[in-house]
Amino acid sequence: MKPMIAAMLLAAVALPAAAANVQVTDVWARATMPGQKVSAAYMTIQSDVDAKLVGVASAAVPRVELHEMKMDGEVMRMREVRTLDLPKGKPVKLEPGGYHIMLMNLGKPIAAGDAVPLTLTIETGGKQETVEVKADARGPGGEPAQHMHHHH
Ligand SMILES: [Cu+2]
Repeated sequence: MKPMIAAMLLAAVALPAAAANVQVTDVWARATMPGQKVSAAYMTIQSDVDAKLVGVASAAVPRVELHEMKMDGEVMRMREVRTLDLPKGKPVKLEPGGYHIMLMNLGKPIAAGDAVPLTLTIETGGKQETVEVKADARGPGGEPAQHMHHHH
């Protein structure tokens, strides 16, 4: 009798969560140079249903924003975006030069090898769920540093 009840409970718990099955891979953040107060995190997000990334937060970073980088004439600019569409089954890349998660007002440097915790809020059909990921910090220098120079 006992195992039967347990199985039914599990099913009951699993059912209402018709939420997205979201896979987040290649999560990394850029380590900072001394005195640098901003950095960025990148990842690939794939949802098995149409969903939206509607929020990003971190227990380790005071201010976190979702940004998009775009060429505006000859100038690379970035702006905050409120939501990012996650079309069903399509990997959405957050990468240098495109969408990224801006880590701001850093209280302490991010060192290579650190794991930066990030909480992603994903909305599916009006329902929200959170996904916890950890970004591996990689040393500065791997990418052009220009990203940091024209910050608003
Ligand atoms: Cu940015």
